Amino acid sequence: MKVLSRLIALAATAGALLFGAGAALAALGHPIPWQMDLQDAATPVMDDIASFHYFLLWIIAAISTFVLFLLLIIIVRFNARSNPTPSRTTHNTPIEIIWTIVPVIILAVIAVPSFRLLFVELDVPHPDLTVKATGKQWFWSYSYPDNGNFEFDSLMVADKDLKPGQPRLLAVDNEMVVPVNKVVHVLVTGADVVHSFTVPSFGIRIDAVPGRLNETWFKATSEGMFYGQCSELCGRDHSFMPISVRVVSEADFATWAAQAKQKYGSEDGAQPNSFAAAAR
Ligand SMILES: [Cu+2]
Repeated sequence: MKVLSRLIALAATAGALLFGAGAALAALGHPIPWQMDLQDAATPVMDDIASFHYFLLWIIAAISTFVLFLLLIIIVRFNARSNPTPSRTTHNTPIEIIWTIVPVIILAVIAVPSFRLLFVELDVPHPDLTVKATGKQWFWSYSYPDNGNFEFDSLMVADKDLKPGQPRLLAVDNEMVVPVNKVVHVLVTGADVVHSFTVPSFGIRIDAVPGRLNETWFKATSEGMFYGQCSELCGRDHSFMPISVRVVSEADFATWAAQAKQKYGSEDGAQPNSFAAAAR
């Protein structure tokens, strides 16, 4: 008993420490050491995903507690010692109706917000700009068909080249830059194998499939750096092709886009590649 109470005390302390640390270090746009929860939401869609997640967590907790409670009753009251002559009942119509109807109601209660969320995610609102992300072995290329049709590659910063504040395995040399509070339509494709474009705090994840153009969208509501990673096992350097999105003010975005057009744009205005042509 002493061991058990010590274990419980230890678990409680560890839990308090973890939650305390999580709350203290919670940061927008990237994971933190010992993080146990979802990353903070930076878009309305991720807000909805998080609320749906917690809603499901309550339902799951209630069901698990109920089942555990039933198991305990059976263990205590109906074991061979306390109940030597078991009942031979095989049917109980009311209880069978209840255990059919109640799960159906629970599923319906889950289905309504679930479908609502799916529609919000899949139904791209009228976009303010389009960015095309192409997954390549092993980096991402971004092109901006609405802002001068330039394209650039985004490669991970090696550990030895990290600048202060840049997270390891997440920082890149050329970030994808988007304006704040604007609907960004993201076209996603793969150039070689299947990759997956994922930014947790935006609540987006979509496969980058060669020969196919997938779409998703996000509307970041705060400025800053937001990180994601390729989320489809794509080969040797799968873990080393991060996604870094810098969300800036509209004015800063215009300045950046003008500079990027100078820096990356092709002089004759030709399409950077055939995928961009398909995106138009
Ligand atoms: Cu990949």
